[in-house]
Amino acid sequence: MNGSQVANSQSPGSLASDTHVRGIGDFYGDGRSGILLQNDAGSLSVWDMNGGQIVNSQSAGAISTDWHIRGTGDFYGDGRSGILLQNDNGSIDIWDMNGGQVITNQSAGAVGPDWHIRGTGDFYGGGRSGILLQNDAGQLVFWDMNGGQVVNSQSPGAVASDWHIRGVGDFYGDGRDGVLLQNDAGAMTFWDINAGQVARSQSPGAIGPDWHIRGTGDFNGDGRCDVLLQNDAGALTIWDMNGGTVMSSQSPGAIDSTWHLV
Ligand SMILES: [Ca+2]
Repeated sequence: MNGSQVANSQSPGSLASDTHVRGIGDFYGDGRSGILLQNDAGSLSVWDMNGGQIVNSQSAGAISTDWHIRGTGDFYGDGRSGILLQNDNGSIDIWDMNGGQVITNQSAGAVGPDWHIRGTGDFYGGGRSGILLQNDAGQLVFWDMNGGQVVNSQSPGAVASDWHIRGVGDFYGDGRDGVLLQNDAGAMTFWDINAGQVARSQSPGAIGPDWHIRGTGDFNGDGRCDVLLQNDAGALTIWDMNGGTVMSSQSPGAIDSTWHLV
């Protein structure tokens, strides 16, 4: 993407129906995002991508059915994306990856069944990915990670049950990741997070019930994270964000219902 314009579209081919995209990340540390895949037998594959071309594909072994991929992130601060996994018993593991190779596997302990992993991001500005958790009472906690070690844990409190976490990204362009929330009435709020606390909060208002937040990313390359929206007719819109302010809104077009954003 170049802003909201589709500058190039390439296909690496088709996936088998039992293979699923589990995450996006720079697993090879080459400055490009790759793809983490898993098949129904639990086998993991890591693709190094260059645009739409698969330049390398490595197997990362298999995980048993009680383990689930919850996210990706640079938890070790080594410039490569790793993998965040959780067991049905609440145990959290952090894998440091080099392509498809698991370099280090560390346990970050376990959380109770009322706690849920909502996202990963650099909420402390230390150059490493941490973890955002929420419990059933709405309380949020930001873990600052150093590999599998929780080095700091801060809570900004709870959000009401009609508010939902829709994404994580550096919306304010300050080198730290924040949080995008939305309530059941469609209202959106962009939090700038500093060391687990809400440093700034801005709202661009609400979107209608036929519009849905599909993802976040810096689509125009200005250092601030933007938002990808889609309506029920398939139309896509990219909001160029500056904190909680929509600087511009452009549509790259529509995709039909047989295509899904991952
Ligand atoms: Ca941007």
